[in-house]
Amino acid sequence: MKEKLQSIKEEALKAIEAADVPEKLNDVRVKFLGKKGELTAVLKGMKEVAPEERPKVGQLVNETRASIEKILEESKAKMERVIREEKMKQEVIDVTLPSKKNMVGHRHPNTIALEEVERIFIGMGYEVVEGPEVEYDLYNFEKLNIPDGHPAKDEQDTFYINKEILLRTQTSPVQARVMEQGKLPIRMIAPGRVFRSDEVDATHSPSFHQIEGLVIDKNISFADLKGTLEVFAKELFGPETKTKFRPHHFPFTEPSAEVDVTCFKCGGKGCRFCKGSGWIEILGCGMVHPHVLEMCGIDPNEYTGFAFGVGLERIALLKYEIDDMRLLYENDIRFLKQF
Ligand code: 2NL
Repeated sequence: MKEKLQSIKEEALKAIEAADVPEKLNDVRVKFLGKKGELTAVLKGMKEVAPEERPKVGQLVNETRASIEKILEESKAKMERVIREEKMKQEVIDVTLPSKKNMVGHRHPNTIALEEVERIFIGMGYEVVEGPEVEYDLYNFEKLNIPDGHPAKDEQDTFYINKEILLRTQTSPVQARVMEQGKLPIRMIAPGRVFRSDEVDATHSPSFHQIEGLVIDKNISFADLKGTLEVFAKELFGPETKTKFRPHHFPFTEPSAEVDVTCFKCGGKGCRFCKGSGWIEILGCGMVHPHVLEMCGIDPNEYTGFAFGVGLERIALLKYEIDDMRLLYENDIRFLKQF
């Protein structure tokens, strides 16, 4: 019996030594110490042992179990230590290694220009208001003094969804909606995407962006319009910039004007950029037509106002000296990275 126990112990030690992962140590525990293990089998065979010998054999079995158990524990602890040390070595952080470069995106030239325009007008106390891109004919045309049959309503220029609903051709409907709400005075800009059924070329796209401005209060005059747009032009193109108001016609303003600024490349002398004239056209504006005020629920005898509209792409093209609008829509990263 003694020899039998001795050989079990030796076998167990060999198995422990051969184990290279903690799971295998567990197998050894099951095989030798488990309920169906070899030591338990010896205990079960006790009836063949002479009664007086039994306590001694029992003690021997227990000693063998204890010694196998002890070695198992030690091996397990050692193995876990080695595994942990190995892991620590792998997880060492080399702080001298150069870091990974993150690719940081940046704003589209349209967005840079828009935020610049917003900054200027917010600084003068304007609110930025947005509205729907799909509009009623009523707000896009009718309330802006563009009745049926007016050339601006021509099917060729406007994307109609049906007779009453269309893709807005300007952001004025946003302003018509604000006027209708009746909270006066109004000092707002309405930036956003607009749509016109144009062929794509260097200066046209069927979808582009506009920023319109509107001020309504008592005693607003053309002088307020001029002063405001002069400040705007100087902020946007530099303090040397001069402005010129040329008479024009828009159905929604009376009188109306187009505004030119002195060419910021040549300072007004004339160059290739301004095609020799020294002036560059930047926006359209005027005093809000009394008829428009009336249709939007404002009494033109009590209130007056001015409005203007700027093409965002035009500003971006001018400011960044881009010669083809299509570059703004192609999303070529090599182009966009430059601004
Ligand atoms: C241009 C001209 C303009 C307006 C837009 C406007 C809006 C309301 C009432 C009256 Cl609600 N006017 N907007 C006025 C004059 C010109 O835009 O050439 N834009 C690119």
